Amino acid sequence: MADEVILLNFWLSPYGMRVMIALEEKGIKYENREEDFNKKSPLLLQMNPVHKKIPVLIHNGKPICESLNAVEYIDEVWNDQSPLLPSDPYQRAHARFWANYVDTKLYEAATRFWKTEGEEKEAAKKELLESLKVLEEQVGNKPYFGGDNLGLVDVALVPLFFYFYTFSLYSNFIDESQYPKIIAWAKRCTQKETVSKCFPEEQKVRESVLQKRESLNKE
Ligand SMILES: N[C@@H](CCC(=O)N[C@@H](CS)C(=O)NCC(=O)O)C(=O)O
Repeated sequence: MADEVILLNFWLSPYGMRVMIALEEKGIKYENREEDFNKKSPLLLQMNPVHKKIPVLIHNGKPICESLNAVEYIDEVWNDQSPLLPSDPYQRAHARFWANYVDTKLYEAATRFWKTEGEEKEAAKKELLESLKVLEEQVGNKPYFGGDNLGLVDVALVPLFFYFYTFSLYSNFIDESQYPKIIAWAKRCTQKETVSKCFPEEQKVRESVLQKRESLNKE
C-alpha cells in the first residue's frame, strides 16, 4: 500500500519549509494542509498536543513533530536517495551540532530581531550577523554544508536565509562583501528546484510582513 504523507503546515513558516524541502529532495508525494493559528484544527491538537505547533509530518497516521526531527525521520525512512545526513557517525553528529546551532543561535536571534525595537533589535541583529560569520567560516569552500550535496544544515538554514536575504525584507541587512561564501551558498541553494518550489510567493510574503509590522506597532 502507498504511504500516506500529510504535512500540517503554514505557508509562511520557515520551519514548515524545512520539512517541505526534505520531502521534495526525496521526491515524496504529500498532502499539504494549511493551519489557521486562530482556529487550530482538531487534527493538529491531536497530533501535536505538547506544543500545538506546525509543522507536523503525519506518516501513515503517525505524527512526527519538530521540524529538524521530521527532516531526520524523512531521511531515515526514505533512505534510498538524496541522503541528508552522512553515513559516518562522527559526521552525522557534526551535522546535528550545526543544525542545532542554526536553531538556537540564528532562529532565536531572528525571532528577537523580528519582535523587538530599538536597542534590543540592534543587539539581535548583531548576534545574527556574528552567528552568520561563524557559518561563513564553517561552509568553507564546499558547495553546501552537507559537502557536495544538500544536507541537514542546509535544509535547516536556507528558509531563514530566504527571508533575510533572498527577499531582502530588511534593506542592507547583510553586507554581501562580508559574507561572500554564505551568499554564494544561498544562491546555489535557491537555484535548486527542490528548494525554490518550497518558497512562498514574494508578493504574498511582503504583504503579510507589512500587515504583521503594522499590527506589532499597534500593540
Ligand atoms: N521548534 C519548532 C518551531 C515550530 C514553530 O514555531 N511553529 C510556529 C509557526 S512558524 C507555530 O506553529 N506557531 C503557532 C503557535 O505558536 O500557536 C520546529 O522546529 O518545528
